[in-house]
Amino acid sequence: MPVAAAPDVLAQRLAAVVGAGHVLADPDMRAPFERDWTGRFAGRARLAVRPADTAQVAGVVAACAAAGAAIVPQGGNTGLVGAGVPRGGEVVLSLRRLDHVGAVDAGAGQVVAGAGATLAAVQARAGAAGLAFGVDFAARDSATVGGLAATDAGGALALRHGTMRAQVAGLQAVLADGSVLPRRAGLLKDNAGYDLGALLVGSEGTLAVLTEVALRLVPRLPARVAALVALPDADAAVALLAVLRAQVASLEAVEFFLDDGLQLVLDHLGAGRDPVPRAPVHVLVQVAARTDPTQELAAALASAGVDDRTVLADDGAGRERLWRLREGHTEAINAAGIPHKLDVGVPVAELPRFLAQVPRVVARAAPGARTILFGHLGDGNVHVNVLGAAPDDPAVDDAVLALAAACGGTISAEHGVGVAKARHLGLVRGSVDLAAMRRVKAALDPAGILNPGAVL
Ligand code: 2HG
Ligand code: ZN
Repeated sequence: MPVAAAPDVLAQRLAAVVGAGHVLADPDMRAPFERDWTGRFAGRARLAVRPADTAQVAGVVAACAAAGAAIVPQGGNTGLVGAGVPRGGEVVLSLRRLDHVGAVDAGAGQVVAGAGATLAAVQARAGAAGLAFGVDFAARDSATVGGLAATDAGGALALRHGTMRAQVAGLQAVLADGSVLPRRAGLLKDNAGYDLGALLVGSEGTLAVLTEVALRLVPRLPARVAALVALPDADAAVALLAVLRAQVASLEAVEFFLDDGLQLVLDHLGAGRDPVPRAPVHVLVQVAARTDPTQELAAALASAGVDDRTVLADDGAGRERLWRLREGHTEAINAAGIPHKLDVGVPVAELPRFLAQVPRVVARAAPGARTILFGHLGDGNVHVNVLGAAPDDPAVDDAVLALAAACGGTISAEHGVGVAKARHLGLVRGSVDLAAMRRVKAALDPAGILNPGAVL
């Protein structure tokens, strides 16, 4: 006679908090929460739980704490370092239902959004109020505010507005014992004690579960021009960046990709694309202002002596066409295989050396593998994507991250450390840093139930 499976007491407790329909135990129902977008990170979840509000999140965390069950918080599941999917046996706490976006406070220039609100929803709400949000990237329709804050997301506008950290005016979070850390009023000047909310930005779900964020907004700039500049090498790209910084007050983004990446994107998009000039290095510049910034940009490009094949786009469709070539890299790469994704940052002056050496160190670590380099030139942020190396082969990651560290850079610029780079943290953080981080973790999550294995 078959033995009946023991009822999962934790599942019953969680059902009492969120309703039985929002505790997913069935393998098919759990599956979308168990695998990351790239397919590189996956693990079995004990359960996936979908609370509706902060009180329910608190109830879920308290129940898990009482049961000693580990939790992996998850937003839009667009992360690239394995921090939002289970490693094996954790409860996935999905914040997606906390998707409210409040009314814009025009005087303060802020809006409050639930952790599960998408970046696109925040952008739309800001735009409707005549304002804008200072963060943007390709996964805008799926990535959520909680994940943006938890990873201190960057994106293409960081050059102008800073990373997510600079947009967070305050946040609400549930601590590891289920207590709720209230959101401060969002005052620009408020130095009453430690800023615990600020500590949680970039903590990748290891110190608390973020439930609501007050976001700073920026003026909406209606006139926007993009330029795609073809250049002979990375030195020329860095020289162009220096001219742009000095001469273009309306500068909003300076991105780059290389010609083999461009080819991959064009192949992926299919035939019928308009031709663009080909060169070893492509720099995508965007400027934005109240009045037409074309002259300012054109004058700077002329003084930098760029070649006359530069493509300018001042309408939405034209800009979108150029950005597709840059933002299309992630999708085109994923369509070609499961990549190793290494999001590193190096001082801008070191970029040419770094870009020249990466393919060599990858070729040594994984002969035959293919290296695709692109990213945020202005931030020294390079997305090293490697195709053709076994997903769990550590050699490529070791080699690339060691090179970034040797160039005086960081192993994580905007995607976070996650599980993918946890064992590399020591490359860029010394013993004093690491010991302090461990003490913070132990103080806020003594039982170690929040996103174990990520970051530290
Ligand atoms: C981007 O800048 C994203 O497009 C994704 O950060 C980078 O796919 C990547 O490696
Ligand atoms: Zn990026």
